[in-house]
Amino acid sequence: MRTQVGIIGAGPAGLMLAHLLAREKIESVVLEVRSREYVQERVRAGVLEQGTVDLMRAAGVGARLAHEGLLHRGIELRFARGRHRIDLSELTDGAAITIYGQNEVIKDLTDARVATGQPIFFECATVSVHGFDAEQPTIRFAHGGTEHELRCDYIAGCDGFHGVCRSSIPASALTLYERVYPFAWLGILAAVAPSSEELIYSHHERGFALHSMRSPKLTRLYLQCAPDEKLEAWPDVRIWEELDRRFEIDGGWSLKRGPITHKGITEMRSFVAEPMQYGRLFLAGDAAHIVPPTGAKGLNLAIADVRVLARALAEYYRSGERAMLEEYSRICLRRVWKVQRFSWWMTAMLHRFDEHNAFDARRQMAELDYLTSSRAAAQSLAENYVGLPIQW
Ligand code: FAS
Ligand code: PHB
Repeated sequence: MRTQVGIIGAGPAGLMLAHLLAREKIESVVLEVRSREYVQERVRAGVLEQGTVDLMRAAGVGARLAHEGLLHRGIELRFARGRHRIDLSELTDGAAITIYGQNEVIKDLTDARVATGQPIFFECATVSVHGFDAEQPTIRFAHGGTEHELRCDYIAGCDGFHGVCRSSIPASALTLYERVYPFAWLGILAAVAPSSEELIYSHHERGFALHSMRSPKLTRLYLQCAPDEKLEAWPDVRIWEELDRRFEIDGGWSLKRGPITHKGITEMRSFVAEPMQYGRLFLAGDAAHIVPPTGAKGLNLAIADVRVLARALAEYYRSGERAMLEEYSRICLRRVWKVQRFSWWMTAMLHRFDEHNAFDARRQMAELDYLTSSRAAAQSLAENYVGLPIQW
């Protein structure tokens, strides 16, 4: 089997890359270890940056997003029993975010992939990558009980944090940067109308809480918990009571309750692997970096990476010019580190840290007070939250 670009992973990075390449008439093969149903139903991110929305629309996969996505022009911060709205659009000349589940993005991109007739193999096994430090990379995999070898010009490692691609690069060629946080997020989906029209990020002495949503009938909620938390310790009633306490403000507000249809615990880490390329293997998305979800950036960073990779590959196949391919890692990392900073900053500002002393607690409150009383501070949050531009 042969193609121009072998793509490992059918998450947002892999599927968006496949779609952008197909629009440039570049052939690819997508390999995914999970089933189509699994990747389409996995509950993950929910916030699309302005740039991600614009790209999906421009790439012809934004119709359902335009119809079902929830446009949000602001977010609410809560602390010290008060509430403060950050007017994202006013502070960024009209930019906004759109609430649209990652699984919906996956459905749209998978449908678009299938419509091209180009290969996408689900439920692959024993995927391995070879020869990417030479001129003829190959991917070996099993599918439907048959062993295959895929020869390609380039390999895109879009296989997430636990994938095979990053770990196939010689350790001596990579520098890893990591910060693991002393807490996790317990996330739930509840079949009840949201209790706020916009997202609520709440700093509370008991811990962070986040109110989000997926639709007018589906609320997404998170609360900070111990890093080794067990779901069994969190029956529904305990989750609701804890959320009530962490969202409490003066003047009254109540959180609507409903059947919890999904529960999960997400570990919190910041991680970057440099460089994001080795020979003819390119890492994109979670395969190269992880951000704590406080800044709502994981999915959006993955999309930004493959925008760069798709443009670099298109330039190569159009003109034989490899300059942007050689610059891929530098271009991506310049934005990745800014997004790492913002995600760390949001996490440090809003979460409860056991090792914090009285000084730290006061400093955190001063950060929040400054953010909600200075236009300059609010504008900095807003431009990061709606999404920074890619600097080519
Ligand atoms: P993905 O992990 O999405 O996709 C990688 C794909 O590769 C997967 O489908 C996997 O099955 C496949 N794969 C792995 N190994 C393979 C192999 N050897 N061969 C073939 N395929 C292989 N981000 C937010 O912004 N907000 C959130 O609330 C949020 N919540 C999250 C909750 C969880 C539990 C997790 C794990 C992540 C969450 N994220 C969140 C981050 C998440 O959205 C990622 O940033 C996003 O999925 C990154 O997309 P990809 O890089 O495509 O990686
Ligand atoms: C979500 O809706 O899943 C979500 C929203 C904002 C975040 C993280 C997750 O910062």
